[in-house]
Amino acid sequence: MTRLTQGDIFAETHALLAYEQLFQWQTGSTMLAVAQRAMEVERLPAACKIAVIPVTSGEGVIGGFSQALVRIFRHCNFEAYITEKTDLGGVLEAQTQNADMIIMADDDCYLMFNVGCKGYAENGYCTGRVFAQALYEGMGQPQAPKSVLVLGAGPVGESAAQRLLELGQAPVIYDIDSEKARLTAARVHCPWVEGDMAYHGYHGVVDATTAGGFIGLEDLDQGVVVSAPGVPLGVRPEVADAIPVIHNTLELGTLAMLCQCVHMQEVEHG
Ligand code: 2YJ
Repeated sequence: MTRLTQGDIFAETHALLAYEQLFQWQTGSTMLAVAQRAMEVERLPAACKIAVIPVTSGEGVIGGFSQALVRIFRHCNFEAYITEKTDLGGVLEAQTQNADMIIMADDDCYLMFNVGCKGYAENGYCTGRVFAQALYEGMGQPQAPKSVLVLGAGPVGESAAQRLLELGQAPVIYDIDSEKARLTAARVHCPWVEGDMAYHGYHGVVDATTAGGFIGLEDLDQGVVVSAPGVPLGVRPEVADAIPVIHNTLELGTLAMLCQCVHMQEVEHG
């Protein structure tokens, strides 16, 4: 998993608003609506207090990370704030202030907890699912199965392939480590490919890798849509000028985590 840097994060509200517009142009929906459908959440709570807790372990706090999370939640009209204390002190603070949800990330793990339901959402799973949903909607919600190449057989790629199958699409998994691709494809029950990578013949590509700039415009067919949770971006910059490339480092995955935490509440309270 790539550790985000300050440069990967939208530093200002206007950048987030501009990105939301691009996303809506690419998919026809808001990020929150796509996240709701990905996690199968029909109704969102009228009020929900979210505590963002900075984590200092490992390589420490990333400048702007907690602030970006608050911005994402507020953008969707949820109450969100950063705890004064970091780490476990922040958890205690959130509990005493009756937060409904808490969210925190270290270098390997990014989790959101629904305090009342004792449930949690994990970023990798939610990210794969929501980027698959965004791709499906960006492709115009095809009724007949379209073949989609899923690059990367880690947790994000696995969850994306799973969601694509649920949406009636035809994912094919590739990983530089063929054995990993084979095992993931066996769990998901879909095909996998090995050897020199060829991107032609696919209607969609999910880039769930941690490699950057390895796909050029000449590699892709016309009309293809790319959905890219991977950091850094696998497609070269000129690709995004020519075809839809759905890519953000935090927004969609974080909103899907929130929706999964809300979903637990729906299941518990009916
Ligand atoms: O609290 C902080 O500021 C830091 N401890 C945040 C660490 C952020 N974690 C990462 O970048 C991980 N690699 C997970 C990010 C997943 C995003 N898809």
